[in-house]
Amino acid sequence: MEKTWRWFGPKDKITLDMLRQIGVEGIVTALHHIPNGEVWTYDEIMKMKNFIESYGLRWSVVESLPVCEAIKYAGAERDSLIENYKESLANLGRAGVRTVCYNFMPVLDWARTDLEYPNPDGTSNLYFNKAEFAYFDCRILCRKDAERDYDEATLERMEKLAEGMDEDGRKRLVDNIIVKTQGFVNGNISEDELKPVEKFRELLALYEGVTRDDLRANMKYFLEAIMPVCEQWGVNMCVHPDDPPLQILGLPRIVTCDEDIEWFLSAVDNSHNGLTFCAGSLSAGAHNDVVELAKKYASRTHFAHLRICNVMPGGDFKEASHLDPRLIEVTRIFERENPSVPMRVDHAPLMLGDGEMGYNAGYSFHGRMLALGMVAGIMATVNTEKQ
Ligand code: DNO
Repeated sequence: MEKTWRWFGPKDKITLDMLRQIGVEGIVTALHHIPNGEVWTYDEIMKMKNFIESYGLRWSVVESLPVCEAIKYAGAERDSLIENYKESLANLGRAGVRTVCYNFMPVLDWARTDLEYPNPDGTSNLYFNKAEFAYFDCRILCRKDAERDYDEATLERMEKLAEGMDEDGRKRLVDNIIVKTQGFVNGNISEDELKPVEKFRELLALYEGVTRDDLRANMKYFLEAIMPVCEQWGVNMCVHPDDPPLQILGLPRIVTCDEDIEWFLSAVDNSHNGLTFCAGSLSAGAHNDVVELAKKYASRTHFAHLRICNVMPGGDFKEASHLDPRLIEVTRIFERENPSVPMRVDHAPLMLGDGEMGYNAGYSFHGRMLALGMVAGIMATVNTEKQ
């Protein structure tokens, strides 16, 4: 696999010079300064591409070219937004940047309740606490009938937690779930949003009455519309699985499991319609066997995210080590079945001063460097086995 790294552009504290020194071959980035829905012009794309190449690296993957909400819920602007999307794809193709990651998650891109969950060794990790998430949903968002979506045990834990909850705790949950994890991925809520909860409620309202079947139909509509451009320019689209791969906040989610993946790949059966194999997101659902999924979908994977989660009995989950046996096996499968696919790590621990650097949540330097070293070691070992 190609060793890539998610870099957030010239303002990123982690520089391309640093990345060259740690064995990174390709860069994963986006034109973060262009608002969602606007066309990425050829000139803007080339500026970024030339900048990356001036450091001896290449722009391997776009993550992400965001799909606007109106495309997902089929709003009135959907066709004009799709036209813009097609133009951006054609410009990327012409510039030779031909792997494009996106997601089809309504409103919320990814969800965690804790961004600095302490480990016994002094490092910290991202963490998803289901009871805290339920508290956010039922007591902060106050979504109608939200309680119905949680089992008894989770509601009990939520009640206990509510007893000790104060304003700081509530603010921390809002920050973690809908602000800090969203803004930097070009999500709907930016860091300077003054009323994030109100804004979030408005976004949820856009999906009232939108079912999983509707969302599937909208994804199919989008993919069918862009495939001719992808074919013309050799652009490979790769959808990121839903993180976590569960139905949350009453929103439909459609990239959560084997059946979902099979559905979107066959609904638009074109080799340019592929998957971002995010082992981490998929493993956050106890129903998914990542190793089996890797075997099944390696050939339709255009991009791999290597990390892995441990799901606890109550539904909480936590990022696990990049040396987890499941991840070793997934790496082995990709090295054998799809060795040229770009791969990156993420959601590694905060360590050795990472916490003071203000990095985007899940995108530490030392933690990711260690994780990349681990995965590179697995790859090298697997390649020895091959001979
Ligand atoms: C989180 C990321 C996601 C991913 C998008 C792709 O760390 O993996 O935000 O970039 O879902 O569109």
